[in-house]
Amino acid sequence: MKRLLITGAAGGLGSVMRQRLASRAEILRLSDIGDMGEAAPNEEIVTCDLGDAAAVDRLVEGCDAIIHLGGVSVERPFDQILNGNIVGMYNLYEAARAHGHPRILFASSNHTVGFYRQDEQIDVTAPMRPDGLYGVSKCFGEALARLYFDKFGQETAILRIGSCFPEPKNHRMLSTWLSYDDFESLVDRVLETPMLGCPIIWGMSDNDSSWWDNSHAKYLGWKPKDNAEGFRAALEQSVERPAPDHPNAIFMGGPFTQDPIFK
Ligand code: NAI
Ligand code: 15L
Repeated sequence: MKRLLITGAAGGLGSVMRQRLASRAEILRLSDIGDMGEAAPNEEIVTCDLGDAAAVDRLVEGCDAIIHLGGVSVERPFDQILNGNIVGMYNLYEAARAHGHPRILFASSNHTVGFYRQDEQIDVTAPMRPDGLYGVSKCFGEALARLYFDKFGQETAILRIGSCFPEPKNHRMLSTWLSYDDFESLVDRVLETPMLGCPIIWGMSDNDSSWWDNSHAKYLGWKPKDNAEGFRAALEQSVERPAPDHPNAIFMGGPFTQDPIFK
């Protein structure tokens, strides 16, 4: 493809994907409000607030696909979430509508369902149970993506990421972990699948201890290869297991279920 846009390119996942996806397009267009450093020869760097509709329209013009990682990624005051995740999501989808419907991978979150219990198994038909305003903003994003698919045919992979870090950091992440390799291989499936539609996909590796059923997304042919279980022994040595009555051991959303409404 000619041009692949990565939003949130200054962030944790964005900076990793900037390196890993460099070969997927002639040009990587990278955007964020944060510092993205110098552009490599095949990169375009665009500082852009997702809340600025005109800037987002210019950002999306000429792009063939979008990996949408930008926005507020944890619980924050509502005005920040509103700008980055709600207004920003609307601006991105309006820009995509104006510029030929580039396929989108939307980084949604497990916090859309954070108040389910860890002893439950759910699939994508389970009603949303967000665990904070951040989770609510991702529910909005998912609904918006679905609206633009049903109304305009805009294709989106709605990826409910669990915990995408170099390795699981605590006992909860033995269930929620998504490795960078598995994220990368999913991006390839999303970009290459002939008819994507608008699936919700649980963003997790092939973890023995998983809570989520991805069987409806089998048509993508995505086969995650990593398994958090390999980290269990070391983690048991270095990280204290939460008490069974602690929210981190009860709810899928773990600590996010205990966040206040920040002002
Ligand atoms: P991050 O916080 O490191 O990166 C997000 C980036 O978005 C930041 O660089 C930030 O400057 C940028 N941003 C925030 N508000 C913005 C705005 N108004 N306009 C433009 N850019 C803005 O988060 P991370 O971990 O890299 O996550 C990437 C995406 O994946 C986020 O959307 C997050 O919600 C989602 N996600 C990540 C998970 C993970 O385990 N890393 C788990 C679930 C979802
Ligand atoms: C998220 O949605 C966050 O963006 C990320 O920073 C992690 O906290 C992750 O969920 C998680 O639940 O581990």
